[in-house]
Amino acid sequence: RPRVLSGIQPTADSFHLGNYLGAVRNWVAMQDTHDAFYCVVDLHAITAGHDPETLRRRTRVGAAQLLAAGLNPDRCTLFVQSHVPEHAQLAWVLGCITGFGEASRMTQFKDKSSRQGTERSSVGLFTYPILQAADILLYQADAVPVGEDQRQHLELTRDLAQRFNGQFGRTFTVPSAFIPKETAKITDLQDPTAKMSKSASSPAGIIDLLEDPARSAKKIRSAVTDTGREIHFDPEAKPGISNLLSIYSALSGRSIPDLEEAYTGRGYGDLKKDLAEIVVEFVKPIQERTATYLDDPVQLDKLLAVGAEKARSISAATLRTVYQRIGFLAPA
Ligand code: AQP
Repeated sequence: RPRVLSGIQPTADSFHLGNYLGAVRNWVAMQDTHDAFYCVVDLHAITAGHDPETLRRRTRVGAAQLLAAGLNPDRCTLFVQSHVPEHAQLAWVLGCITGFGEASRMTQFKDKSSRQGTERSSVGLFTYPILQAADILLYQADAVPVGEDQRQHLELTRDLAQRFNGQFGRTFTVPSAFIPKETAKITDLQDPTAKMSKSASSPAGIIDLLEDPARSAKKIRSAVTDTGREIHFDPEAKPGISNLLSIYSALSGRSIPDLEEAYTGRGYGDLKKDLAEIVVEFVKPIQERTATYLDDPVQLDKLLAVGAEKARSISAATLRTVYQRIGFLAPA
């Protein structure tokens, strides 16, 4: 079976619909077709400032949400990144074959650092994509299911894998990004040209999976839509309605042309009302299951410890090869 790896940051009290449709939904599907490794990337979550207790809570809530969304520990390996020390170890090595100019071209760093002020941004935020490359390459992943915002980081990962292989002998699988077009970028409900984002969206622009469903319904009903009245998928001319159609299609399994036809002659209000109901029905069971997992944190932590052990059996072997190839003296 081909291998898949992906991760998600515990940087909010809940994941949002963009995280789910862009990434997590595909993680669930790929459990059946791939040897699947998924992690809550807490090392990444400290790159932009954080509170320790909040991070610990969000890490558990994140893992619980992933299980509630459909990850099954019998069919995939779910773990917390900091439980597997090889991630940080490989990141150092990869950092030493990454050009400073190359790292400086990462647009996510430019966006996030400009929000925080470059002077105040951490070096960790700058080297974030190198740690992400380590996450992926440690497991020899063939595929990495992510949203469109991660495409450039995936390109860097591929470049680093090829560079390392070229210099030190074939060590890493060169991974491919898996970014299905339809849900690659779920946009902000209030600013439909920007991505829905934990850190950048306003509360009205983002649907959190764990928020009060009545609140989500209200946000959908107040989503910014476009001039005109026709319900037609056209992300350039009608970004608001197109975003709602993408969400509707992904959650209902109905194709976009089918929805366009069903809503011919009907108004934006009808579409929003129906989608609000679909979203509510979708999040309710996820919320219930998340609460069940969180009711038993000891069991949840055990499950994550088993995941980390499984992950380490792969990551430790890769790191050993890397250390040997680059010429580190093996401890006697
Ligand atoms: N709006 C989105 N549409 C589609 N996919 C998305 N993803 C994020 N936002 C969207 C995908 O979700 C996965 C996990 O994301 P992350 O936790 O690594 O954080 P991120 O990509 O940086 O997303 P956010 O919400 O903007 O978080 P913050 O604000 O903490 O940086 C990834 O696969 C991502 O592509």
